[in-house]
Amino acid sequence: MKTLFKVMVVSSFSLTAMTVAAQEPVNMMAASEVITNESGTSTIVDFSDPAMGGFDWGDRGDVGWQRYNLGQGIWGYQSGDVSQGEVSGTGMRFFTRGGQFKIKYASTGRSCADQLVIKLNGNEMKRECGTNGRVKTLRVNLGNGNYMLNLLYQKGSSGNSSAWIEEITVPGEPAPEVPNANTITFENENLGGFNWRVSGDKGWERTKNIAYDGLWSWKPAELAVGESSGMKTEFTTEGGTIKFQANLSSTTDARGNCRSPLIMRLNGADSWTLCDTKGYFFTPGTTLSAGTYTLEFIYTKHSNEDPAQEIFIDNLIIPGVAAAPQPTLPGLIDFEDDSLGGYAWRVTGDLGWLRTQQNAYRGDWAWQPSQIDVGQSSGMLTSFQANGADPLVFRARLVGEYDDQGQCLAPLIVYIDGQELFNLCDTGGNYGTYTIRLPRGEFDIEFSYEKHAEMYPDHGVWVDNIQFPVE
Ligand SMILES: [Ca+2]
Ligand SMILES: [Ca+2]
Repeated sequence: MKTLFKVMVVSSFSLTAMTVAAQEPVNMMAASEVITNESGTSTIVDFSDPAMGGFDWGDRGDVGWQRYNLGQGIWGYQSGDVSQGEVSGTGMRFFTRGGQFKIKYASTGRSCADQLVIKLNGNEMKRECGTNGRVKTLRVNLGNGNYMLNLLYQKGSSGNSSAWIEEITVPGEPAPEVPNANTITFENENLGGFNWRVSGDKGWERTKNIAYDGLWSWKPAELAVGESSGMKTEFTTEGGTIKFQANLSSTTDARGNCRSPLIMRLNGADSWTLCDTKGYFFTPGTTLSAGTYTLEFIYTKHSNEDPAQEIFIDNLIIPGVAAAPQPTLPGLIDFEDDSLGGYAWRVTGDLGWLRTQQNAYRGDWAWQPSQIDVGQSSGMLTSFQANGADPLVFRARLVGEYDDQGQCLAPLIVYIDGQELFNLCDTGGNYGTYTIRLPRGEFDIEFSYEKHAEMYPDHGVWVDNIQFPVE
């Protein structure tokens, strides 16, 4: 694992940036120096220049941050004076063609009552309990796109403490203005500039058949019974409401289940299920907090008993912009490729786990146990080095059942060094986030799925975004 980390840090980009920094004494370095290389541009901000790199720094929370001068040419950017229970925050947006984001931060706090939270596009990259004045460095690898940085100092104690940044390296430049909402009318092929991809057996296409306004709307491909037609994209929002107009007619079976529903999913969870709208219907909308979301529309044809397939979407309002690829910390396994993070996993049950394009938390791929019989288990185990500072985090989505005694028919059990830490059964189809705090050292982790009874075929377990706490 150590080797893998070094490879990630020593990119051509960061080497160039570090070489330039080393040529001049720190206190002589320009406040915001733009370095051009094959990855684009990089901006180093040491806060001695009031322009602070030209980024649109703005207050977040109860009180903003301020520049400060420590003397001897050393400048920084510090959280404001807040009371217990308040938040001092700052943030800005930038654009990158890809590269390494670096931030040198510190805080005077010693306890976990006061925390500095560093977020990129709503993803928490670091939650620091207090460095006792020691300067730490966070490095994050970024793909091409627009990013929103937020630094939040959450004051839980009544004591006198603060957090600050000494230097920030942005592998890019200030971002263009972000619009508040993006209405996709389907009148052109641009589809709002979002990167849509097929997520079911087939995709969706623009049609001139029945638009709510204009000429064009969106419809799923013609399907055979049992097939689905899906489209998926990622967007980043500073908060807002997502809504769309849909026109579909399906019928319900004897048990009241929709034969051919249209489902809108956010981060793998069902947000809207529509069956029969009796003409165009504007969904009341789903309110979102700031962050990055995976949005999916999926139409499944379960039966031929419905009338001719007539389903259309128009005027989809997305309160944000196309998301950049997820910022990644070393040690993240997102299952988007088959490397499994470079870790050597071994099968511990009757069968192992497999990558799947069903029900990802982020991106297109997640991990699931093999198809197993009653009495069998599907397990995977690997070893990792914990850094003693960050938690191990994983996301799991479970659709499970209990017997009459309340026993789970097929639990997911997560072991650390053979000790059972989680015994999970059902998350209602949403992804849950599970966190394990570990001391520094080497550990084994095992994901084991055990089937005690027959279950519905669409029940199961999906795991995504395992974050190991590595250096
Ligand atoms: Ca239209
Ligand atoms: Ca994934």
